[in-house]
Amino acid sequence: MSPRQLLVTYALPYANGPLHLGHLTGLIQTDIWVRFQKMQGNTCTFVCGCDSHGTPIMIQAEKSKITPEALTEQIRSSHIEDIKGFLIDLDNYHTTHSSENQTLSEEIFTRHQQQGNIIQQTILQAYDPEKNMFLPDRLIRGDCPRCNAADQYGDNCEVCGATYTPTDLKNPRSTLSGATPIEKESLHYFFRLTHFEKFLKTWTRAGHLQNEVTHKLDEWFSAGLKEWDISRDSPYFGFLIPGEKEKYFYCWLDAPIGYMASFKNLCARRPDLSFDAFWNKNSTAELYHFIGKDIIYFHALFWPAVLEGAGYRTPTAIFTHGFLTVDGQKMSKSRGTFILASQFLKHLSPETLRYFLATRLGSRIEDLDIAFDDFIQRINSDVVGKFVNIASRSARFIHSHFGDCLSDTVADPRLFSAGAEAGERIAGHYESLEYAAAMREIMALADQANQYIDAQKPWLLIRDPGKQSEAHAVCSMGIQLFRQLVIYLKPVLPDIARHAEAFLQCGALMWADKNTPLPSGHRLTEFKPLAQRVDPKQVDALKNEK
Ligand code: 2FM
Ligand code: ZN
Repeated sequence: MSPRQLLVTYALPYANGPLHLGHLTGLIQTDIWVRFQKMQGNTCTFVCGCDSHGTPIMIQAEKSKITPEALTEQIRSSHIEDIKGFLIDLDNYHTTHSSENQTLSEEIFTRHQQQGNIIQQTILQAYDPEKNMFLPDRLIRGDCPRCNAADQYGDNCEVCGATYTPTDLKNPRSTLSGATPIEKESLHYFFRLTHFEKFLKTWTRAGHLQNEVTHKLDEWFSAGLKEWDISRDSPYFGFLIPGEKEKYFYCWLDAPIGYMASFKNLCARRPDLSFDAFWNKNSTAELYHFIGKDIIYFHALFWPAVLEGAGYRTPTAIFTHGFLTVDGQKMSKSRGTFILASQFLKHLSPETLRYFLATRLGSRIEDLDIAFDDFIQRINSDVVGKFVNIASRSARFIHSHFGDCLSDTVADPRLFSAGAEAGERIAGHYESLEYAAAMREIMALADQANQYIDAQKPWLLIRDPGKQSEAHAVCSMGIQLFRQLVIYLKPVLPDIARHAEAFLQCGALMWADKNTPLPSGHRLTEFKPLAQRVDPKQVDALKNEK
């Protein structure tokens, strides 16, 4: 079978703040999948970038007294730093505020306009008469119309959970100026989502989505699709709508187009990649979007409709994940459970988080908790106690008694074959995003390898001059099994795998290498510890950082 061509994206983080562990959960889930695909010999490209447009970014730039361009570039650099820190193997981290994105957004909009998929309608909207700008719901606060709780957002009450529109709020005021908002008319552009109802009903039921998502969409179909407001009035940080001087594309129109733009930007420096081959209507390449559950509507309804109507291919699949909680609590600044990527890296290695998340991630859209006690236990027991231990206990003897060379035999070929066969099931788990199941299977193999060594007792054999070759064979077998585990854990633990490959002197391991043992007499290099135990003090220091 010829290798698959895949393009993978992760939802573009907003360019108004640093990455936190919530972003990292999704990015790591995606990265593990991408690394797994590459190990299968598939061509897999992973792009992402900053979601740079919108009112909050414009306001934050104003507050910081810099241009939105400067702000988003600063934030983008910090994201790139964090992404590298967590060993995320991205091919490109671009921005939605780019020339590629502007060209594509205008082209897509114009194609829809020509096909009658865009209409204009006058709407009434809250307006700040002092700041002279229209106010998004989030910038209006007031008393809840249901329970009277003070200081609630314009769209929902955090006390009683009511949802409403800003006009329902009592004593509304603009968070920008404190002024009471007035209502003002404005002419907006709408994308006629209803034109795509038939297409979407078929598309959302054709295996591109997890079942839970399809069911959610059925609810939205029953409630009735609504035309989508894709314009925003000046002042706004975004792209001007063609032919307009004061109206911009709503950031959620150009955000997913940012996936295409990031890829296009990459193609300019990668002659092996062709934009058209991936995005043309008849493309045979595969396109995957990883997203969080709060943005399903945008990705599973608007986005396929936008692509379909503009003559582009639609996604092969959209993979949705749940939210992250820390010690059972929603991440929040005030509770001290809001952990930034950079804070984590000051205290703990990136692979501790990668491994822990892998033990928790499945294909269902469930929230995922970092319970730190469990976190410490998983790393110390699985990664250090089981996996790395196999190499350290075997390497010691091979180094001191056998000149770093493996024996001529595979002592237990059945055990080796069982390990290789398990690799097929593990691959199936990775492919279907069942990482927790993959980790369980891998750790069961690690247990078997340790049990094998325990039963063979090479530390006794080595003392018996007549059993030297047996001791050699047993320890070499330990190394062969360890190498299989390195292959299986490599998508999750890329740095440990790289150091293990150096120790094994085996080059970059691919998935298929699981079937062939290292050759007889193969020479290793000196073993150096591959992972450190997590000390609870490191976790305390992280939690105490404010
Ligand atoms: O929800 C968010 O964080 C958005 N910035 C995600 C955008 S995803 C894509 F459409 F760009
Ligand atoms: Zn309320």
